[in-house]
Amino acid sequence: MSRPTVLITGPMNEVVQTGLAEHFEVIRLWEAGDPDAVLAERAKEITAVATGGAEIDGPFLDRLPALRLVASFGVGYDKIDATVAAERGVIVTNTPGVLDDEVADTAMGLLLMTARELSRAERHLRAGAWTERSYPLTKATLSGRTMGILGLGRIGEAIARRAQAFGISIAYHNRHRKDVAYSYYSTLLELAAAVDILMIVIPGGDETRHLVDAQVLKALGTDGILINVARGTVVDEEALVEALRTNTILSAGLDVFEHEPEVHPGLLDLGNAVLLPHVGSASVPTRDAMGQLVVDNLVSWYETGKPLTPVQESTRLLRTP
Ligand code: 8YV
Repeated sequence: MSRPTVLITGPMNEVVQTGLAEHFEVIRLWEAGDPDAVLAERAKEITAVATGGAEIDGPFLDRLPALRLVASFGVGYDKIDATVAAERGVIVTNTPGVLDDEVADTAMGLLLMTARELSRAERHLRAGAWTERSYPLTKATLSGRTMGILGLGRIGEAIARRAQAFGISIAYHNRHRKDVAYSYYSTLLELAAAVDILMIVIPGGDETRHLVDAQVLKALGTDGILINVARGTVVDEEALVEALRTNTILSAGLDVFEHEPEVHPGLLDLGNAVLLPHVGSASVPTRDAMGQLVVDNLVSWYETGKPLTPVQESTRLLRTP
């Protein structure tokens, strides 16, 4: 029997590339001389796509009428219109679970760097300034502070556990209250006003665009610290630059940006912003585990008709009649 054909939209983790080649006929779109011609020629045989960040919307789906599954690398899938996909009978999978600890570790590292100004202090040493003067004391400390988590999902809970070990107490805002012991705030504004640290872990996309705006930043206050390890689109970046510039908040630690890999020039100029190049899950073991889950989703779906980790929008496609 001929092997099913899987389209890979762009270069991906090696585990994905080798794993898929073992089981499937693979089309590497970025190596195709003329991607449009390849898509048109082979559209009828492409039943699945593996992707690591390509925009997958209605027009893209129109070009692949035989498509039934999109296996996405990463937990966030805001570049994929999973609702439109579901309307057309296309299942979307992501890679939850395997990156929770890594992203939570990064979030805590970023928080430490931001509150205790660690990268700035290192720059002070490297510039030879230590022999002239000690690095100034930081205004912020972590112990005894309160962290408000925007989006208490799996990664949010992993961050909460770590933060508690640091002596930080936890509050959160989600659309719905969860069965957890943390303080719940039914609005983001109330949460921001009540906490010292606002930790963003909510998914990106239209529903959450600019949720953290000038008003929320004002509520966070002059001693407030904003950390974002989710998606840059959740924060109104113009408003954030202004809030940092005018000391409306104390500081921000950002792993994600509105227009990655471009970073707002206003942020680059600010000493009270710690900026990382979207490295939340970026270790070899974690990225390999994410890659393996992409492969396992595809293999499971072709073998049993059931993917391992479908996104919520796709679940109705999987209900047995
Ligand atoms: C990766 C992420 O940077 O999982 C996510 O949603 O943002 C990160 O783990 C991303 O998947 C890389 O493509």
